[in-house]
Amino acid sequence: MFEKVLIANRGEIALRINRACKEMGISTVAIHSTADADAMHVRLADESVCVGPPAAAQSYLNIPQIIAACEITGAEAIHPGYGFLSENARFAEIVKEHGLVFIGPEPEQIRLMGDKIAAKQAAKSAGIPTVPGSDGGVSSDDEAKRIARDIGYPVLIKASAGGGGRGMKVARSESELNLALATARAEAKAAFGNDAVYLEKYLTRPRHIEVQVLADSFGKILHLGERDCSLQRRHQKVWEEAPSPALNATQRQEIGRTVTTALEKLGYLGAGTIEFLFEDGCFYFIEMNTRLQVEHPVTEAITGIDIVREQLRIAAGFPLELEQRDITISGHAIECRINAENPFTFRPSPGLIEAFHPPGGLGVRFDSAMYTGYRIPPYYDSLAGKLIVHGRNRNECLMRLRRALDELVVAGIETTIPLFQRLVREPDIINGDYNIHWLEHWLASHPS
Ligand code: MV4
Repeated sequence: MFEKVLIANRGEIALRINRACKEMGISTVAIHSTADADAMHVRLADESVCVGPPAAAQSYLNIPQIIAACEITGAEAIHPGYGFLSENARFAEIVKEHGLVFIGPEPEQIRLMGDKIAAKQAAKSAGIPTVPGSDGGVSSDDEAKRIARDIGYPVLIKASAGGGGRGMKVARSESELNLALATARAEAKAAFGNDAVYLEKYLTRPRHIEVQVLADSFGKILHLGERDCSLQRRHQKVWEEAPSPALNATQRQEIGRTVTTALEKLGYLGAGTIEFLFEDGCFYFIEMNTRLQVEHPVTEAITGIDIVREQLRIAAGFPLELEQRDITISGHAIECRINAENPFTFRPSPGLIEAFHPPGGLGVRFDSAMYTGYRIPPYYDSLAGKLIVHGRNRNECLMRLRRALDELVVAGIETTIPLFQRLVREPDIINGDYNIHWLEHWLASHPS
């Protein structure tokens, strides 16, 4: 096993990775910007290196400084967390070129999944169901028109270099198609320097369901069930739960088997997530994430598997110890993202935490780098904490979540806590009856 790992991230995920390392007897190196000198991730690591000024581009994304931090401290491996450099294929390559280990998949796999056209083709050829649409990119307006007539309107134009919802345009009829294509291309060119686009049937009321996998260097692939991430606003997830209230045991087993079989064919390595839209009982692949995800704790809660520990073991060349039959889904888990934002406008609200008290008790986990007296800096994303609640069934989980939200205190800044206080009392949420548009519709009809 590694003796020393550098954690190339900040906030709650840096603490999460530090915890897994400590439990495995691994020494840790934190990196930080000048704005994060007092941050909890710096205090909890064994060593720390300042890698630059507040702007992420000059610190948490500063590849030469991060490599230098490894060389100075003797760290052998880098865990990128999520965001920042976690899905940067060139970074993964550079790490390797310096004789270090990137804790994640191979650079080629990161690159493949970053190209959404290539990723969809790879998924399809490996047997994963995809959304009907263009086979590869669309090269002309006439080709788009032919495909759209064939699959029927509405259709969606997506940027190959996009992902996470960036660079998408809906065309509801043929009269809207040319403009949607031109706009999508222009936006993709401006945002990513790549105007390749593809076309899909637009699913109007899907759920967003994703499957967590672990793959070792001996070709063994396990799936850890799914997460339902449909409750989102502007492509930012707000609430995630596992298992999905929309799936039955047969559907769960089937999508898990489909995914593991496909990733065996693709030769995947490490932790990954395959994202699907789910509508009328059918799954449609949309993207694959090659990183640890914010919402991984709900999967940890229902499987008892420490996903970061498994990432570290896989990267160090150890085999997965479990078999698929050993993985059982137990109870239900929900995560609420506690953001430093106005709960209804979502305007960022950085500043001084005047008081912080995390909830506790059986089945309650609070992952956060906050402390009383901490000042949330304005330079990074607004995730301040994650409340993860586990119960023996969804109802127990919801009861426990209401109780935990009542215990949680974050004072001095605005947070999304009041939003969750309302959501846990909404009949559709209680019934698990929601899709990717539910939250935005609800917010529009409940101004406050
Ligand atoms: C779609 C879709 C409907 N139909 N594709 C948005 C993020 C990107 N990963 C894919 N996205 C979507 N793709 C087809 N063919 C609707 C979305 C979508 C969405 C997907 C998941 C979670 C939230 C979303 C919010 C708006 C649109």
